Amino acid sequence: MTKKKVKKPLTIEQKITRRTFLSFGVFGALATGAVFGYKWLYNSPMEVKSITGGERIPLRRALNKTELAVRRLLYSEKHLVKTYPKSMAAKNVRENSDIGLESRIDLAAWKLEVCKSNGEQLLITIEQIKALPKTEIVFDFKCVEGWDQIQHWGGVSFNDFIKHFKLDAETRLDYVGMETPDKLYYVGLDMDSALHPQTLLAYEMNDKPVPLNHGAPLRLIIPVKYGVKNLKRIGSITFSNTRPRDYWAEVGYDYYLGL
Ligand SMILES: Nc1nc2c(c(=O)[nH]1)N[C@H]1C(S)=C(S)[C@@H](COP(=O)(O)O)O[C@H]1N2
Ligand SMILES: [Mo]
Repeated sequence: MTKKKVKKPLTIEQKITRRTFLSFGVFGALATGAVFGYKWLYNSPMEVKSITGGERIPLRRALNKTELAVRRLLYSEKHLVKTYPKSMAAKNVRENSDIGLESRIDLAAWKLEVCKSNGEQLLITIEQIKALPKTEIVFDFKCVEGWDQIQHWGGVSFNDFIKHFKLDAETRLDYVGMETPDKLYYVGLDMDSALHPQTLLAYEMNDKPVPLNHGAPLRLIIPVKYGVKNLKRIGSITFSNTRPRDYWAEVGYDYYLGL
C-alpha cells in the first residue's frame, strides 16, 4: 500500500504570495495584449476619408457594427412618424440646398439605375414607377438647419418598390446608397430605415409632379430622417454591407441622422 501524500494547507503568507504572483501574471498578459492591440490598431490603415471623418479601419468597422446593433435594438418599424390632415400641408414648400440639381436633366430620358449586389443592373422608367400603388404622406419635414414644415408627398413606398422589382435579396444587406445622376449629392441609409413603412420614392408634391427644384422626377422622402437624407433627383440606388458614401457624413455630420 502506498502512503497517500497529504497536501499541507497553504499558510496565509503563501496564499498571498501566490495570488500576488497570479495577479501580476494576468496584469502583465493584459498589458502586453493592450500594447500589441494598440500597435496593431495604430498601424492599421485609415478608413476611406469620404465615408466618415478619418478613423483606423478596424476601429471604424467595430464602431459601425456596434451602431447597427444598437439601432436595431432601439428601432421599431412599428414606430410611425406623426401624420397630419392634407389641409395642414404647406402650399409654399420650402426649398433648401440644390447640390446635384444644377446640371440639365432630360426628364423624358431619365431612368432610375438600380445596381444589384450580383452586378446586375435594372433601368426603370418613371412610368413603371407610377404604375405601382401610390402611397401619400403628410408629415413634419425637418431640416438640421433649424426649420420644419408640414408637407404632402406622394409616390411608391420603398417596400412596394422592392417587392415589385424583386429586390428582396438585396434587403438582407446592411445599407442602401442613393446618388443624383451627376453623382454630386449622395446619401447612405441603414436598411431598416430604408424599409420603414413611411419611406417613399416620391414623384408628387401637393398632388402634382415634383417640381425640378424639389427633385424631379423622383426624390426620396424618408420621414424617420432629417432633411439631408431626403435626396432630391435620384439617379441610382445601390445595396451593400459597407457604408455607402454620404455627402454630409463626409464633413462630420452623424451618419445615421435619425429622428
Ligand atoms: N440632390 C440633393 N438633395 C438634397 C439636398 C441637396 O442639396 N441636393 N439637400 C437636402 C437637404 S439639406 C434638405 S433640408 C432637403 C430639402 O428639400 P427641399 O429643397 O425640397 O425642401 O433636401 C435634401 N436633399
Ligand atoms: Mo437640410
